[in-house]
Amino acid sequence: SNKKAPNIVIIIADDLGWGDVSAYGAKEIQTPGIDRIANEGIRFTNGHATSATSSPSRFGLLTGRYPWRNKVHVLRGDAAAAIKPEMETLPKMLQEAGYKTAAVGKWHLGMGNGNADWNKLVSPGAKEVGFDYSYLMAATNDRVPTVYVRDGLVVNLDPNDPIKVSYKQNFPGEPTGKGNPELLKMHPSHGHNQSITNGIPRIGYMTGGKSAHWVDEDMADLFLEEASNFVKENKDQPFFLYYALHQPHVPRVPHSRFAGKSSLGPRGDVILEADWCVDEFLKVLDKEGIADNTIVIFTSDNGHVLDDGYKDQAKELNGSHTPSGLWSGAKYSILKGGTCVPFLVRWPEKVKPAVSSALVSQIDFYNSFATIVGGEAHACDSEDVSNALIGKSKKGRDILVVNAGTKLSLISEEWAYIPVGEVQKSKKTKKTTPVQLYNLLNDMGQKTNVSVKYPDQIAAMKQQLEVIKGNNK
Ligand code: NG6
Ligand code: CA
Repeated sequence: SNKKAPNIVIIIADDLGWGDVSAYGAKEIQTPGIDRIANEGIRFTNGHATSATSSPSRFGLLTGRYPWRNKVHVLRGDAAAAIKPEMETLPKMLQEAGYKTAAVGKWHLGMGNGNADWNKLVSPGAKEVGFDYSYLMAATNDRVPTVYVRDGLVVNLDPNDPIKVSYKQNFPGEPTGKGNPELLKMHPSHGHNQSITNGIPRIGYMTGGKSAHWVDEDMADLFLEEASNFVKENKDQPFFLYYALHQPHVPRVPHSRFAGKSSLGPRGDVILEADWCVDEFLKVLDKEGIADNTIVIFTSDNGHVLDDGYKDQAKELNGSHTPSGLWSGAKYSILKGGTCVPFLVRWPEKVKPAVSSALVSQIDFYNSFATIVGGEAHACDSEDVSNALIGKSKKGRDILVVNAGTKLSLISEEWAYIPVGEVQKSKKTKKTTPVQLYNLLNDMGQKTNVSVKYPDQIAAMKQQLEVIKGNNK
C-alpha cells in the first residue's frame, strides 16, 4: 500500500446552506458533484463552521482558535491581516510535516498592515499564514478591490494605471452604484452602492487598475484552473490545497453556461456552477491517479442567505426549497442554521462511505490532521476528532462553541445554550436577548426555548462556557 502521507484538500463554499445540497435532501436543485463526495465518503449531519459569517469562520478553520477570542468579525476589503505572522496555523503545521500548500479563491482574512498599497507587494498575507502559493480574491466578491492577488501581487496590473482603494470616500470622477444606476446590470437591495466593476456595484471605493479588474462570470473557471494546476504540479509530494469557492455569495453572477439553468434564479445557477467545479476538480484527482490517497473535505463557511444585498430574485424564486435543511436560522444567526453546514470527508483508501451524526467543527481540522499526518498539534480550541472524521468513531466533540458576531452558543449533542446577550441595534439602542436553551434531541429546529424548565442545565453550561472562555492559551 501507499505509505505516502495523504494529500489534503478543503473545498469551502461561501454561504452554502446544509439544505442546498441534494445529498442533504435538496429536491429543487441537484448537486451531483458534491453528492459524489458524500456517496464516496462520510456525510456529517452535525458538522459546523466556527461562525455564522466568513472572516471569523475562516480564521477558526485556519488557526484552530475561536475567532471571538481575537474579536474577528466580517472584514473590509482593505483590512489588515487578521492572522498575525507569529500565529500557529493549519497550513504551517502541514508545511512542517512536509506538505506543499496553496490557497485558491476567497480569502477575506485581511492582507497587509491595513491601508495597503495595492501597487506593491501586499504583505503580510497568505504566505505568512503558511501558504506556499496563493491566488486569491482579497475579500469577498461584493467588496473592493475587485482584482485577483497572486502571492501578494495584483494580477495583470498596469503600472501606468495604479489602483487605489478607500472605504471612506469615492475618488474624483468615478461612478458609483448610488449615483449612476444606469450603468448597472445588477441592482442593490441594500448597501452595495459604491464603486462599480463589471456593471455591478460593490462595497467600498476603488479607482484605477482597469486591466486587473475581474470578470465575475469567469471567476469559477479561473479558480478551478488554479486549483487544478496546483494539484497537477504537486502530485508527487504531499500537498494541502485550500480551495475557497466564491459561490453562492452575492453578487451571484454565473458563467453563461449556467445562467438560467436552475429553477431558483441566479442563486441556484451559481450553486450548479459551484457543483460543476467540484465535479471537475474530482476528475482531476482521478486523472492524476491520486484520488485514493487524497482527503477531500467539502464544506461551507456559514449558513445560507437569500437576499444578501442585491436584487437577484433569490427570495422570489426560492419556491419550496429549504436551504437551511433541518435547522432554524441562517447566515448571521446563532441558531444552528448559521453554522451547521454541509460537511463531507472522502478518503477512498481509508474511509468507508457512511453517514455520521458526530459533533464536529472546522476548527478541529488543525489537530485532527496533525494526528493523521503526524504533525504537531497545539492549536488552542482545536480538538482531535480524527477518528470521527475517518469513520472509526461515532463520537466527535462533547461540546462546541459557535458564534454569530458577539453572540455565542454552546452546543452538545443534546443541548444548545445561548447566554443572555446584548445586541447593539444602533448607536444608541441596545437590545437584550433572553437566555435560550434548546433540547436538540427532540427539538432539532430550536423552536422551543426550554430555559425556564432546566435551570440546572443552564447553570452547568454557563459554567462550562466560562471555563472555555478562560482557557485562552
Ligand atoms: C455584509 C454584506 C453582505 C455580505 C456580508 C459578508 C451589506 C448590506 N451586507 O455586511 O452582502 O457581504 O457582509 O458575508 O453590505 S460573508 O459571507 O463574507 O461573511
Ligand atoms: Ca460566507
